[in-house]
Amino acid sequence: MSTTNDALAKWVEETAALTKPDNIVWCDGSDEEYNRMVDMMLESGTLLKLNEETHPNCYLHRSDPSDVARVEHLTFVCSKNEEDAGPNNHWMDPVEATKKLDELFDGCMQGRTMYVIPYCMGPIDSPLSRNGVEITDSPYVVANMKIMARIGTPALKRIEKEGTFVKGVHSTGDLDPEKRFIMHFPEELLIRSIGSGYGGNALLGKKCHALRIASWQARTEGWLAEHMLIMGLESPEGETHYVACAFPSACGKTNLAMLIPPEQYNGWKVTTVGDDICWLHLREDGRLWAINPESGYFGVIPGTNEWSNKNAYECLKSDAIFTNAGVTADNQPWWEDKDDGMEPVTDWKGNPYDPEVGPAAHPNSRFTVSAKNNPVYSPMADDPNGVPISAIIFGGRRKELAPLVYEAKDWEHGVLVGASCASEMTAAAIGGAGQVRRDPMAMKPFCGYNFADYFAHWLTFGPKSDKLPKLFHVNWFRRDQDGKFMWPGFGENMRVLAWVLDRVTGKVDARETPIGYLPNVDDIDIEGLDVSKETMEALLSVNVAQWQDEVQAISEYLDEFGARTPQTLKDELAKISSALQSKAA
Ligand code: GTP
Ligand code: SPV
Ligand code: MN
Repeated sequence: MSTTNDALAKWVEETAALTKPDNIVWCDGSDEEYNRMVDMMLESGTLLKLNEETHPNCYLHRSDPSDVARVEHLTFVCSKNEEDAGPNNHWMDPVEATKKLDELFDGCMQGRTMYVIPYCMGPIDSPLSRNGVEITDSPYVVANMKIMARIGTPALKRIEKEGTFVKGVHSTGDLDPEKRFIMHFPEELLIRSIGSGYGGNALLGKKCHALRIASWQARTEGWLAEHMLIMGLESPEGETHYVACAFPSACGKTNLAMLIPPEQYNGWKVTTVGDDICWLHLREDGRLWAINPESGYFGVIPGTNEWSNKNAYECLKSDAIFTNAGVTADNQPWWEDKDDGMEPVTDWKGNPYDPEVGPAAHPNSRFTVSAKNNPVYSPMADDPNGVPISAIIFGGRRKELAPLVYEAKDWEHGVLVGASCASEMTAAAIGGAGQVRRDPMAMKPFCGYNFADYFAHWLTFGPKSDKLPKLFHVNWFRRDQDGKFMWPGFGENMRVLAWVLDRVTGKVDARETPIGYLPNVDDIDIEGLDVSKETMEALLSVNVAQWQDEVQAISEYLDEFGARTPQTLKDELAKISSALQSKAA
């Protein structure tokens, strides 16, 4: 196979000349091809077969112990001007970066096969979708890309018709962390990644393309590429609203997107459009329409069980790849809080399991499964038009301060709410776990350009429509003095979503506070929960002194972007500051 697109043919040729693979395979995306990759990896030991009876067609991959998460310190945006990458990104001069990478890529595929994977992010027949081609020397990447994106012949046809595509070159290299780089050249729509075989570092359609490069494209083309789940909420009356939620990595997107409502919400139906990435376009009807560019899930394994996320748990019973899980004596995958009464015998490194040494599954162990495995997968996820969004919910993982839920007063205020999000870092990236950092719109690791320009881009939507989604903020992760979560979370989050929808449809009043509209305590239904009214009051309170400190911290953060910071955000912050001041007085 080859291609009629000259630019693609030439680029593949040039890449092969540099990397010197033994041979070149163009991926067609077929099931046979997937099976061939699996067989090859079983033979080389890259994959281990799991219990065929309990987990048909499931495999375990153990990545190199130094290669288990995204590497933000080795991820660069190489725009021509440093200012365009912004203080939110690591920057390298594109000429210098190219020189460095040319050396590292020189001959790196010797003795290996080079795979050319044409892919389409989004439904193959959607004008909102975008094409890409990933060149890789990793069969693990080919197999995972097959699950995560629409790859192969249909994507290549689309590329040949449209002529445009994002280029991604990936090599596992020698996995030396000193020679690991994930580099983006937004002006050239080019990604070059070497030295890691893991998730977001290697499956280039995901964070590298669909967020970093796409956010750059989206800004020039007038749309938004966001780190958001998309879910449908159908009421017993048959009315469906779609909401998109931006939570940082490992802060609950997959879980919320597949939520099973508690008993008293019988008759409500939740469907998943997407669990990680959302592309938003403003249509002539004045609404924001969303597509999920992906077709599978690369989800956090630990904590997934029948009770926390039954739909995900069901997904994992067949046709899944487990990366860095533990294993039981009868060869079933195992992880912390699986709660199935089984015991692990082998840990994620392949050593005999010893709780003194560490967990059985790596905290950032992941599953890869097709969205088709999800019992509540929305048929609308394949609709070329996408779905109209009624609410956008920002969030983060914060022990204190941020209430369970609040609503922004208007679009401008909501953009500030998104821009000032902060969250405890997680195992999804190497380093810093547990520390609170600013993570605007959950895009800190993923915005491919200067955050100040990104905030300004968000603000441009305000004047364009009066039918934009309402903007909210949630925090499932408040803790009490004993360090225990105050809110039960998971399926019970439906109770908060119900309030959000009631606000969207104008069915419920709210309390105006300096930081936004908060629910009246009785408007969040806690029937059947082991949560006291006092806890709800604490979860729905605004601590003026703490928020005054927060406003100061947000102000300092916005100042990091210098003159590029939109004045509108400073004005919005000043309003909050003076409202807090009058409360304190
Ligand atoms: P990425 O795939 O990294 O972008 O993560 P994500 O945002 O999809 O997070 P995910 O849903 O996989 O959840 C990450 C971790 O948070 C898991 O261990 C979950 O069990 C836990 N979690 C998810 N939702 C809740 C919640 O409502 N409350 C609590 N306490 N924990 C939650
Ligand atoms: C995240 O870290 O937000 C993920 C996993 O969704 S990765 O694909 O590794 O980026
Ligand atoms: Mn993510």
